[in-house]
Amino acid sequence: SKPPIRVAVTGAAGQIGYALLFRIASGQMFGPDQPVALNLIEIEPGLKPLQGVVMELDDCAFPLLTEVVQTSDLAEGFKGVNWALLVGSVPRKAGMERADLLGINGKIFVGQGKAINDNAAKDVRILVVGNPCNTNCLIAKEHAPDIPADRWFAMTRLDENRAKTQLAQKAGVPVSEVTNLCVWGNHSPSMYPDFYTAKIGGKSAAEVIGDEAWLKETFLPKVGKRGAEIIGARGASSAASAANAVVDTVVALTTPTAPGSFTSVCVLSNGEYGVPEGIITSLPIRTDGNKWEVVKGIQLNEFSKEKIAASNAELTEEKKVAFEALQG
Ligand code: NAX
Repeated sequence: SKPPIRVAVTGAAGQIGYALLFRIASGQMFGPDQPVALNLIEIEPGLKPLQGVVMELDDCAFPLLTEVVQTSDLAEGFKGVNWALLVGSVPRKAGMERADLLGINGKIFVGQGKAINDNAAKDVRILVVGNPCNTNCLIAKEHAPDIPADRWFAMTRLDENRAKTQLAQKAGVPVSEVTNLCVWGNHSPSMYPDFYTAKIGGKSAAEVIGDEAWLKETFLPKVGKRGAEIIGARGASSAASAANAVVDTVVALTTPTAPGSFTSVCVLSNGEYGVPEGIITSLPIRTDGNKWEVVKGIQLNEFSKEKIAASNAELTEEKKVAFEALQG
């Protein structure tokens, strides 16, 4: 049988980990014929709850799951991994400044970047979920000089999925009718789910909805504040939908994109669409399942350009604050 794909998951004992590991082990990420091995990475206090999660993985008797490693040692954790899903990070606590948060997480991602560089498999690809995910990804990448820049991703797929469902519900169509929905910018409330470029049943979403006031004043804030809305209702942040978006992102990056279609993910910018170079920002991409490229030729109107520029200005500032905090 095929050799397993080895997947590292940091923060494996957390909420998202609890929803994510079972989907990887069941074959939903790499397919029903592909064995997987899991390298589960936690900080010390997370190791005991992690044991419980691993007992549950055992009790699922997943036929595809060949091995589970549990560790707080980064060299052991990233040894030979083909994918590194960086979910764990330190959440913002009351009274904590944004710069403090960027500094604390920055240090974590320096260490993880180095450990991935020195230990991962040659073909490693990295997806950062832990917030601030764009800047965390950039910091890890900067500390992994041997790993090509096109292997680094941060996640906006949850925002993309949220936006698709809102448009589908408004138009009264199944969500599968909504395609080409690019989220641009930072994974933060400033991100821009581009309803002008999106399609519903192959036609312009903005035209099908036919209500720009709703799109600008209801849809955009709804998607931007969806995370807060879920915390308000559930008393905890989105976890199952976040884990689902991790699965969707990896599937989107490892299988050919449907003709004429695209998805969005945060990657290192090279100045496409006037975006500043050298930030990890969400862009429209397509792939043959191995090599990916930024989709070219999307026409952006002034409204879209302004929204994208504002979110990327936030990322440029985050980068500056984070790298200053790391030096200080
Ligand atoms: P939890 O607090 O439930 O779990 C985080 C886990 O990470 C904990 O078990 C903790 O022990 C562990 N951890 C902390 N520092 C670590 C380190 N240095 N190495 C390894 N493990 C470490 O959070 P959860 O709800 O699972 O969310 C995880 C992260 O995802 C958060 O940063 C959250 O903000 C982020 N999210 C990102 C999303 C995105 O779309 N990019 C959406 C969902 C989510 O909000």
